[in-house]
Amino acid sequence: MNAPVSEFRRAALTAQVDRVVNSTPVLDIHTHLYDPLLGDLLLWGIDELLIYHYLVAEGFRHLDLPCENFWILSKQRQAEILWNTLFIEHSPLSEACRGVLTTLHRLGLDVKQRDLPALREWFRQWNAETYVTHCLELANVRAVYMTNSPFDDIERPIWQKGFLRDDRFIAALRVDPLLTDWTRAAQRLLAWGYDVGEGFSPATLSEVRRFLADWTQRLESRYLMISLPPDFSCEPDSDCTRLIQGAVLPHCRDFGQPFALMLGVRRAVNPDLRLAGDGVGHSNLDTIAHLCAAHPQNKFLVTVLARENQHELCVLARKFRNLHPFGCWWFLNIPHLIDELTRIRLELLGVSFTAQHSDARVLDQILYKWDHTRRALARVLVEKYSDLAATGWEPTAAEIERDVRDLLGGSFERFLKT
Ligand code: RAT
Ligand code: ZN
Repeated sequence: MNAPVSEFRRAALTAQVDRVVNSTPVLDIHTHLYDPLLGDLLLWGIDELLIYHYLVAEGFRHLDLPCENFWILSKQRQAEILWNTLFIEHSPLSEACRGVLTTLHRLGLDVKQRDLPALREWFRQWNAETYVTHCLELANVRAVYMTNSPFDDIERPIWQKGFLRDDRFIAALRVDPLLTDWTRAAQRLLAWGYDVGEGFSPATLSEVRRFLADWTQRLESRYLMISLPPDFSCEPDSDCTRLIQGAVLPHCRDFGQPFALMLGVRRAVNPDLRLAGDGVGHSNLDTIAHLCAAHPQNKFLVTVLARENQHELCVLARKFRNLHPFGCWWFLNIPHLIDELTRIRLELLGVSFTAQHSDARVLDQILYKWDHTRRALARVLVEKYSDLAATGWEPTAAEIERDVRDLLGGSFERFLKT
C-alpha cells in the first residue's frame, strides 16, 4: 500500500496549489455580463448584488408579501427588503448571501457594520469603466464570455449600430427563442429581412443559416448557445431537431465553433418569481450521446443542471472527444457540489473539462464566484496531487500550473481550436 505523504509535504503542496490556483487568471466562459459600452446592460453595485435572482428566491421564503407588490417597488427598495430579510433578520448562511459578503470583503468593505447606506456610499465613487477593470483585476479574471441575444430588443440595436469593443468581453451567440419557439422566431426573422417560411424547406433553413452567420460575424461570437428543458430530445420531426440539424450544426461546422447546450432548466416553475422562478429537472442524456455520435465534425460544450446527470455526462465525455463538460451551473454552484463535481470530473476525465463558469449577472459577483470556486478547486487538487505523491510521482510546479490553467479556461480554448 502507498504510504500517505508526510504532513510537511502536504502543507508544502497545499501552499503551492493555493498559490497557483489564486494566481492563475481565469477565462470565464459563460456569464451574463456585458461590455461596458453596451450601456446600462452591465449591472454592478450593492443594490444589484442584493436583488440578484438567487437572493430573491431565498428572500421570498421569509417574506409575507405578494410577489407583485415586490416587483412594483424601486430596485433600491427591493434591495433594502432583501437586505433586512436575508442579512439582518436571519444569518446570511446560504451561498448566494455569503457571496455578497465575500464580494464586499474582497472590495475592502467592512461588512460587520451591517450598514447598507454606508455600503451604498462607497459604490458612488465608481463608474462602469473603471469598476470593470477594478473587478476583473481583483478577481484575476482575464476575460469573460457574454450571453448575447439578437432577440433582445435592447441589445440588438446596439450591435446593429456598432461600437468600439472591449476585448475582455467576448461574445457568445444565444438563440433560445429560435429553437424553443419557432413560430414566433420565424415572424421575427421575416421582419428582419430573412425570407423564412413556416415549414423547414431548404430555402428556409438556408435563411436561418444566413441569420446565424450574420450575427456570428457581427458579434464576433465564438460559440452558439442555448439552454433547454429536461425533456429536450431530438424527436425526428420536432421544430427544434430540424433547426439543429438543418441550420445550427451546419452553421457551427462552417465557423468551426462549438454548440453549447445547457440542459435541465424548467422555466417558470413559479412565474410570479420571474427570473427567480425557474427550477431543475433530470435530463435524458441519450440526446447528447446521439448528437455527439451522429455529428463527429461538430463540437458540443455541455453543462447539465441536475446533480443526478453529472456522472453520466462525464462517462459520455469519455466516449466522445467532441464533448466538453463545463461549469457547476446555478443550483450546483455551491461549495458542497463544486467539490463533488470537481472530484467526479477529475477522477473520470483528468483535466479535459472546464471546472467552472461564473454565470455572473452582476459584475462584482465575479469576486465571490471565483473566490469560492478557487478555494474548492484547490482543496480537491491538493488531495489528488497528494495521492500521486504517495506513489512517488511528485508533481512539479510547472505541471501544477499547466493543469490549473487548463481547468480555468485552457482546456476550453484548446477545444475551441480543435
Ligand atoms: O444562472 C442564472 O442566472 C440563470 O438565470 C440562467 O441565466 C442560466 O444561467 C442561463 O444562462 O440560462
Ligand atoms: Zn447563464
